[in-house]
Amino acid sequence: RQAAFRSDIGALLEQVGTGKESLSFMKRRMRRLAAQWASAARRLNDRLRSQWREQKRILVHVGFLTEESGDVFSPKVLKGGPLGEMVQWADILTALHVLGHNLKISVSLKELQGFLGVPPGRGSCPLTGPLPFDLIYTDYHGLQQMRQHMGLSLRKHKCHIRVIDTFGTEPAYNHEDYATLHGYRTNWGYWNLNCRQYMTMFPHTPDNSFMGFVAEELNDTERLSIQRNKVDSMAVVYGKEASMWKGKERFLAILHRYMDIHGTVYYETQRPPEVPAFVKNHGLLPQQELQQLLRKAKLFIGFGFPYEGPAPLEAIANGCIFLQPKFKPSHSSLNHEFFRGKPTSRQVSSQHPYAEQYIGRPHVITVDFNNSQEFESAIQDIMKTKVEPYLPYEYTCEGMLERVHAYIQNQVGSPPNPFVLLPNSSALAWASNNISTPPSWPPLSALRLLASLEGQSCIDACQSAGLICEPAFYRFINIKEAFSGLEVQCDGVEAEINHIFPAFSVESSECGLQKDPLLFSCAGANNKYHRLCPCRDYRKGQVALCRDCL
Ligand code: U2F
Repeated sequence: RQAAFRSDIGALLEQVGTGKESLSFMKRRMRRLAAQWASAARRLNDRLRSQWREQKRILVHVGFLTEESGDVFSPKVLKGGPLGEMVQWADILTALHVLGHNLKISVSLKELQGFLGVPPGRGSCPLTGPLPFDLIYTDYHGLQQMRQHMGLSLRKHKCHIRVIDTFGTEPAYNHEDYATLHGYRTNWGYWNLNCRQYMTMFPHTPDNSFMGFVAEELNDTERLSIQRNKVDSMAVVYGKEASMWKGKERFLAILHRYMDIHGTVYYETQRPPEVPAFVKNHGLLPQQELQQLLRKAKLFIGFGFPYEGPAPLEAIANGCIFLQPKFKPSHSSLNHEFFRGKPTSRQVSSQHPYAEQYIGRPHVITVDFNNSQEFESAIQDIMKTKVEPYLPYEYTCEGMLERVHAYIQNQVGSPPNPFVLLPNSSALAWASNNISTPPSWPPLSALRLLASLEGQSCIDACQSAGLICEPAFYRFINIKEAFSGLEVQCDGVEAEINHIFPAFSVESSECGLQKDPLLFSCAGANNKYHRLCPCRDYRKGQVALCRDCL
């Protein structure tokens, strides 16, 4: 069946259900952005008119909201706890609904069992028969629950699963045996999925798929009124929980010399002691009211936590400049409690690396807050600088719909399914026989082969050439001809199980291919090796898609 775009979200709101503050938050967001989704759907529909879009049967099981996982987030919704995840799930549900798929939503174990056809009261009875869904979107909690309740059949149905994973999972951590042997084992990883089945909140490592969320878009009247009403001396602090303000008195005092400071910190009865008396604290605001506050403010300032949330994008979209601390050294799972146990080696260079790297000046200013002079002159500059509201295309409704549509229609299908990992030998045969067949997504025409510098990952190597690493292409470059193509001298070529490979060492003239396709990794880097990197182009403002990807 052909999927037809939906412009009405009434049925979706009914499906989401009631009884939890988190669900009410998500529904308020869906209602608020409904018109924006509908007009994005119209535009995308016009562009894709000639394309067949198959309607999929999709189950969305939000594991972290189930009572069985402890549901630690719902009670915090009105208390300044993490809302980023709720924002993202609300937008994923809306995107899938608007794209016209056949959607089922579960936020409890009972609902999950019902949808999967497991008889009630027979908790661990494995699913027999075919899976009644083409795709299942869940999270790490949900994946655990599905393993418990589907038993061994989970393995059979694994390629239908997509895991919403905020900070991402790298191949070395995902590969159970490898992670266990080489010290990459964490609480979350080791599911042996194809890493593109993990979907992240920001484009972190391209080993994963970038799912994202949306921010508010402005019409011309709103833009004009923002321009008129901006107050150059008004700052809003990023941090809805009092703990995020702890120890920041010095910065607040400097900032207060120049600007009026506003906050949206949750409190019960009294002003939290972490928030100085000169700050105008509005308390935690409904999303809509926060947007109004951001429309007036000139500066949105972060003090280092929370990491990588939606709020800075909302601020920039409403015409604020985002000032944030540079982290020296970078934060990572090796040196910071928050990232410890997360299945990624990513070096987080500032509070919001996406804002730093993908948006940058004049909208985003990243400085060393420990250097008071630098901090102060950044504030002075910001007060003088005029900026326009800005939202990267990939965070608009149309951008998200376009990306999710492309994943749904292309990340599955008849062989060669990108989630069927091919043994090395077949990749070899294909590549040497006829590189243009069988079809690949992204299309092979986008492939650019590069060698990284010594110690550099393919993420960085591709990025420095204005490209992006494309894990789907590793199978085409994991061949000895790739070394000769780059004029690399090899004293023989070995295949190894090592997430750095394919790679070569100039010093030892050693060249290595990857033996286990599950370990193809954009993120991997090692000081002794230059890596072979499969890069591709990307659309401006839509890094997930290559020029010919749609
Ligand atoms: C991130 O989660 P957070 O919830 O801390 O991220 P924020 O950027 O602070 O805000 C998320 C939403 O909260 C809304 C705001 C954002 O869309 O509009 N909000 C609000 O409704 N009222 C207010 O007064 C203030 C904000 C990240 F998203 C998570 O993935 C991480 O787990 C977490 C920790 O790093 O940070």
